[in-house]
Amino acid sequence: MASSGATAENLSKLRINGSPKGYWAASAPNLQKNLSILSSDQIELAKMLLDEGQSHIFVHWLEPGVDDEEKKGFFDQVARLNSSYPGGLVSYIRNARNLLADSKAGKNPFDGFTPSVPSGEVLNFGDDNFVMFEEAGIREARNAAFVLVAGGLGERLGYKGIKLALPSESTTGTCFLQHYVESILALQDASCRLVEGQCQTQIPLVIMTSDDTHARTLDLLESNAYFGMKPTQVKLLKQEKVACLDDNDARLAVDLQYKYKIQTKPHGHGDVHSLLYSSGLLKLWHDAGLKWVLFFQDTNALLFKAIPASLGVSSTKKYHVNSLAVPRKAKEAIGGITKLTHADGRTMVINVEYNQLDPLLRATGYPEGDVNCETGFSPFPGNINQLILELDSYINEVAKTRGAITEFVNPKYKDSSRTSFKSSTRLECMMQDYPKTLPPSARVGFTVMDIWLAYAPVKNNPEDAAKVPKGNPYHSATSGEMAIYRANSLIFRKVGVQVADPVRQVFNGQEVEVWPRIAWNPKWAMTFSDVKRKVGGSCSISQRSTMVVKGRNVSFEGLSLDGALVINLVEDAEVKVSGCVQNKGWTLEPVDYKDSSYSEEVRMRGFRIEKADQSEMNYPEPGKFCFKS
Ligand code: UGB
Repeated sequence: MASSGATAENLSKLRINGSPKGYWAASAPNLQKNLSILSSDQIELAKMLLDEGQSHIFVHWLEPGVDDEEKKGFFDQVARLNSSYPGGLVSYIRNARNLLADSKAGKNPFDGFTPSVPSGEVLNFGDDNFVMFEEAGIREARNAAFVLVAGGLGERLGYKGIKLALPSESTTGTCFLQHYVESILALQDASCRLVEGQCQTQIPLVIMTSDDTHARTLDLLESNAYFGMKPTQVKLLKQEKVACLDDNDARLAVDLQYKYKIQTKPHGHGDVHSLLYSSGLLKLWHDAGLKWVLFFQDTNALLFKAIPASLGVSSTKKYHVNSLAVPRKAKEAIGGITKLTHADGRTMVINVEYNQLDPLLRATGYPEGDVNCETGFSPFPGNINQLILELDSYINEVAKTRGAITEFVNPKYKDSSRTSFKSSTRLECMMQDYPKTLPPSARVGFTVMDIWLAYAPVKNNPEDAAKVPKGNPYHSATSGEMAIYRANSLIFRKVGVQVADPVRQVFNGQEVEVWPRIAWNPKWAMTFSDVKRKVGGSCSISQRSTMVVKGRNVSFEGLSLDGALVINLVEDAEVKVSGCVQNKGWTLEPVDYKDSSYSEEVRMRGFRIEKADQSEMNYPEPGKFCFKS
């Protein structure tokens, strides 16, 4: 920002500014008495604020005892708010006024649209179709970039750290970020192996952070050597918060304690599109020949089991937009993918957020609203907010919109007159609303996967999770971890392993299925075919067993496991495991989430692992080995 000071020209510009009398009289003089401390850019910002009806901000500017630096600091914040929003603060304030007027009038954003159930690609894990899509996806992976949205505070979860640092499961303690990075590296490796000759591909990973998560995300990466990725492969883009609004005139909300600051709140994960656009990364990726951008969220450890097949669907069906979905329980807090047909003939396939689906259905001829159908699920597939966008069409679209996403506002009104708010509000946007501005020619599809395979986020704290209606998913640290063991057990069953049935146990008031604790790192297997190739003979695993595989080249031939087995091997080692492993194993011991003698990570899942006994195989040197007990 230039700091030329208040020129005579600028001062006169401010004076001749045609502002309505009332606020001019109340505030502009206050501001004018401060002009000498402001740069010309700051004066322009002040003028813009006055023009946009924000004079209330300056009413206290003549109060005694305030440092000039605080006033300059105020304009630093305004400059940030101005530059981080497509079209600047003027656009933000005007958009807010329009959206607040619509909200006051009770206007339905889906007015004129009739919902219906869309058709998409429904996959069944392990069948020929699934395997064909997985192979196609692995081939395409080297042409992809991954974008992780991780700016959310996770208020529902209430964890003191960032969600990416949470262990996804307790047998290895692998945190979500490590699991994601290792999955991308495994995809990179698997995809490169399909290319003849040298393949230098490094799949890029972008992480969208916010002030709430940025420093801790960077620290997590740096203190763990980027979990094996090249530091240049990872880019952090920080989203800024947006200004809060006090009333229907979109007057910016001044901080209640400190008057030289505007209140701000997160704008939502939709910011990711404008950040990617303004960072220039999309063009770089395009020039490097990339074809796909995959967006994903911070705490779904199952996701990468669904990625290869869904990317295969995108490339085979030539989808511009492919949303990953799972069967959805009515009223579950995930959006429903819906076909909307307007009275004028327009149609779109879009996520309708969970709080809007029920009223939309009731208003359009479905008096029962959001209910399950005869399948026991909502007829609308559940959006798990993992999107695959085709880069060419994505670049074309964001060049038009600068990545701006259709916003919404959700003020909590004091009363039915809808004239004042209980607390300040702000505009929000969601990344899955990207298709809303696409032309009708865009190929927008979705891919439905089994829930057990694709979706088990960690979003709810133990108390809230325990209150989830029976039959609906808990979305807690407990259920997220149990889902990993269940998915791995079911995959093993699918390749012929005799995996014992789970038992039901209650942790933190949540009844969950406890399957054998089977965990492998992504380089061991990314696809169904990988598992099939590495597991043979007639293997069996008892319910009380734990199996941890850390390494690439491990195969099992007729293994019978009843206890705990941990296998560690270096990259160039290869081991075949067979025979019978039996020991006391590892047990899950319940822990109350209020018991402060345990770490927060243990308390929030409601159990700890007691390692009574185990068979551990370590292969620190390259070579071929056989293990038979
Ligand atoms: N996030 C950001 O990066 N920045 C923000 O400003 C806000 C969030 P939530 P939400 O998977 O079950 C979404 O809060 O918004 C990141 C979909 O809208 O966990 O309630 C944040 O770090 C919904 O349709 O989810 O609901 C996290 O990684 C459904 O798919 C991600 O955005 C639902 O997720 C999601 O934030 C779901």
